[in-house]
Amino acid sequence: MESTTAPPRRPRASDTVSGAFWMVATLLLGFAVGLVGLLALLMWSDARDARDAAAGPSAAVSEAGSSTAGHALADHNVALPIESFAGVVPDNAAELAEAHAAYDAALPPAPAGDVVEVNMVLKDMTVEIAPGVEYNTWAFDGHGAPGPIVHVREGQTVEMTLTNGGAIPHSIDFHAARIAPNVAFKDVAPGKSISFRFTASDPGVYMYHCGTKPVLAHIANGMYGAIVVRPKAGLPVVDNEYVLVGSEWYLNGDGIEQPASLDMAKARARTADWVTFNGYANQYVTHPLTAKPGDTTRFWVVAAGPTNNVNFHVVGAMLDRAWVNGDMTQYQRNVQTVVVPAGGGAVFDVKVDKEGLYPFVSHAFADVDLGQVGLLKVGNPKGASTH
Ligand SMILES: [Cu+2]
Repeated sequence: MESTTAPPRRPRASDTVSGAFWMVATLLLGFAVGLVGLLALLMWSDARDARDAAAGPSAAVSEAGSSTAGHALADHNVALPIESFAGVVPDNAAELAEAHAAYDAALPPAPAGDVVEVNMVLKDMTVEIAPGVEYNTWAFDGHGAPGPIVHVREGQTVEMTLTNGGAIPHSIDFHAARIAPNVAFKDVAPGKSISFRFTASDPGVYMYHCGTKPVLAHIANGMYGAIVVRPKAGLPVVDNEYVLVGSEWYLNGDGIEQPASLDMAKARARTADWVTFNGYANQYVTHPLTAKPGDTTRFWVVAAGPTNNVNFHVVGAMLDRAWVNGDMTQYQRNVQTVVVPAGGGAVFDVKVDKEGLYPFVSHAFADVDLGQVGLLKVGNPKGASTH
């Protein structure tokens, strides 16, 4: 019986040619598909840039009429390399840091009464954000950044009036408010005011900020602050209370010879030049917050961003009580580091018994390198800080 199985055929030269042909054809097809994909991506990116330039952030930022005006063009070139001005300070930086008056981090008392009036005038102003480094901010109430600390009690009514003394429209958005944002947080034209009321019904520590588009630019230009809503039920008694607002700065120049303005491409690429607590790099290293041995110190922390979290940590201590995410109904005990998300807040009690210098940081250490570190000076210690 003959086998039905054909004998193995030897490959012929024509097979090899045909195999090579198909291999090349497949490769070419592969390239063609890749090329079409790349072209589509480029067209999409172009279209997006065109849309942004027409109606988006660049156009709005250019309205400021400041040195950011050139960015409508520059934004088309968002490709790296981005020039960093991280750590660039004049030679007399140490002297300037000493001379700088640190932002007062002490929590002010909450006013009495049912209604708390809060008035802020928005001003365009130049502030120092690191020793000898100046920046053109849009500042709530002439404070530079952050704006003033607002402290109220749970249940009080906040009557907010914002007057726009700047050159372009601005607004104010309180995370502590349950309110229709299209009514309360709407844009205010230059020279005009807006008033609205809300009940501070939710205790905690909250961000407030300008919500005018592009929000990235308005927050990056310093339009943020903290509001503390003290719980009606009370909190454990502590010895010191400080408010820290984390934020980062994106500079279009070193800010030494002339003030820097916002570099929107850097803000989008998340490559900050300086990262700060209360708006000025390392200010509480030079001018430490203070406590006595045995004190419990409360930190009300907000991460204003615009983009960075604060990974809050106190070197050499524990966060004895941590009201994570500002949920004042419960706290965690004895934790090392808590993330405060951009746009969020948290409250920490830290008891320190021994005299010393205790650095508080965002434990994302790139941010420490860029200035987000301070010292809690307990007692009158000798020696220098470790961080
Ligand atoms: Cu604004």
